[in-house]
Amino acid sequence: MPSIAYLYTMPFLQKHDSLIQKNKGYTMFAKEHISYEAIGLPDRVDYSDVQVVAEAKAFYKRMKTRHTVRDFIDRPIPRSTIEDCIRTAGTAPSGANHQPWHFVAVSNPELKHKIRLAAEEEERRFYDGGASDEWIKALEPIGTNADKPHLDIAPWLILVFAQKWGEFDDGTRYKNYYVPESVGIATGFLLAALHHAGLSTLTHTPNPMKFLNVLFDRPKSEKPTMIIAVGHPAPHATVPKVAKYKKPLTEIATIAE
Ligand code: IYR
Repeated sequence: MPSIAYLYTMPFLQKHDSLIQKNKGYTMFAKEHISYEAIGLPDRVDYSDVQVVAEAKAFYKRMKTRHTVRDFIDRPIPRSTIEDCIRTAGTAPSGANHQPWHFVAVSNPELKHKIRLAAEEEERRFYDGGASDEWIKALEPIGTNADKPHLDIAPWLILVFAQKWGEFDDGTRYKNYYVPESVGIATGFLLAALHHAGLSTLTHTPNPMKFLNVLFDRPKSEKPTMIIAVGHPAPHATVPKVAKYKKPLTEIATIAE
């Protein structure tokens, strides 16, 4: 369901006061009420060519220090920091700008523990026969298993939900576009923001994750895609050696000049 918060992000809609009142603000996707309106490019960056080259290098240098971490300490992280990182995720581009995502940030220890228990149950099913031999073999160098203590220990868990469709207040649906792509981009922004803040993350994907809809009362239009554990790494934290291998540019890119 589009939230009131969504409405605030769409100030042009507030022009249609009568419509908003009529339908509690959920008419924003009725095409007849939305027209194209251009504004001058805001926040223009005006780097010199030299600066562009330097900034690209600096960001690469920063991002390549990101590692998925499996061992956290319980050092607290302010709620406002998590909110800022989610705000960054919310700036991502999306199909028709529908922003088909919802993030649930959990620091409550009982709720984190419930998530852990349910996730471990799914993971046991996965590791004890649900997954193909090929998949289990592929995970060997990563060193994962069904135990997920980080879901208790990390101070925050951010749950990412993809809105398969939108719902007006009266329950009628509207279509969302490029949902996996949009949510993937937003999740990438989120991971980059958390890393930029000096925090470590673990992207975790028990399957299925329907239990998250139940625990957090999310509508069935929303599919949980990921649990991101967020925290500071434990002093003894390690990463799998293979994780340091990233494909070279020649392998991931073709340049056609
Ligand atoms: N969801 C499981 C299995 C898993 C799958 C992949 I692909 C990974 O890169 C890592 C783990 C788990 O989180 O343990």
